[in-house]
Amino acid sequence: MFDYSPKPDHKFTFGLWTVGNRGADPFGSVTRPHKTPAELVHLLGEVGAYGVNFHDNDLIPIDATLFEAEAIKKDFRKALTDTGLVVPMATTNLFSDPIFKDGAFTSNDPRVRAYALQKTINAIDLGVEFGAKTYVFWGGREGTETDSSKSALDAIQRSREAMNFLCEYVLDRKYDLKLALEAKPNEPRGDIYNPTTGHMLAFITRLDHPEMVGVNPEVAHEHMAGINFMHGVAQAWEAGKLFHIDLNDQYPGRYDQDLRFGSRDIKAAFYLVKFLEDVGYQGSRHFDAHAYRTEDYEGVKDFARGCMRTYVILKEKAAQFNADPEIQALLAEINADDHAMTPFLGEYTTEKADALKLQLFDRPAVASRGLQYERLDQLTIDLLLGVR
Ligand code: GLT
Ligand code: MN
Ligand code: MN
Repeated sequence: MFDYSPKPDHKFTFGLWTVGNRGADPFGSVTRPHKTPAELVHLLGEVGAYGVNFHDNDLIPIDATLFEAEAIKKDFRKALTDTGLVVPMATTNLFSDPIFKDGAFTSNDPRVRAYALQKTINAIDLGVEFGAKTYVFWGGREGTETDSSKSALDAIQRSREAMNFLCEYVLDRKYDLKLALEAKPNEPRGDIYNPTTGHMLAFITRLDHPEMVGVNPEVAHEHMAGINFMHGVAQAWEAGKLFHIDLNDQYPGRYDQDLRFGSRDIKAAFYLVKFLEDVGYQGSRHFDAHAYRTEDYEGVKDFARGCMRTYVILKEKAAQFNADPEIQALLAEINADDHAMTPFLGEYTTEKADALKLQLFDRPAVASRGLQYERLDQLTIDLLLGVR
């Protein structure tokens, strides 16, 4: 019998804001009582998570005194020691406080831009103090409702200036920290700059220290944009930029749902897990999701256990797919290569191009071959539905 329980090797992490989400939405207030960061760490320890991530203000409220901050940190540290949980990632809340109503790094107000930098360097210090090696940037409010309000060019340049400043800060302080940019197309702003992982990858190439910066793609955010999440993850991986990942689920075309991982599009979740496991991704599997508003804290634990369990089941399914003789025979057939085209493919040479121009292709013959993708897909469905 396969063991579906979470193990430290899986590197399953949750944000304090995920299991600490109290169920408020734009139409209704909280449905769950407050829990302290230390209590949330114990909850995560109980369900078998490996690590916990936080925004500066998940841990320390924005108006806390130094004295209060020290007390909270002490409790949090003790909870980490008691449970064995680690803090692999930290981030800054640059969206909740009203000062960020028109963005942080891209705000038109230089005071807001300077405050956002100050808040971020303090939050980086806090993350590093707890051992974080990855620092996430989600520009939730970096956008517009009306494009008459802000120059899109200025916004891109301000974002770049801020990231360059922060990379220099990390270097200056000699922190062992990688930065990971998280895209989202909209919500809470009407439109958010750098709306997809692909945009972020392009943005990174224009930074002063591109080697320090990667991406943190989130399932729901790319599904909101109606695109194939795994394809974007593959592109990030191939570029050496998959520094972190946010797992959850989402129906396309809806509000930001942050559903339990794999609860909506099990097939997309399967291809994603298969990709991560096949390439040997070593980073955190971070669940950036929250329990339904209907749940109490027992339901929150069900939610957290469910995220991890689905991942482990899909990991087993991926191994089964890779070992399935019928599926593998079909894949071998689909990918068959008699090497007749080798003289024309691969690296460019003038001779190759000249030879290619003379080659005759029997288009109808090549096109007439059935590819058996229907059979392959149904085998995959059978496997996922547990009848294989
Ligand atoms: C917020 C957002 C997430 C981001 C978090 C990091 S906060 O919950 O919806 O996608 O990853 O700032
Ligand atoms: Mn999200
Ligand atoms: Mn996220």
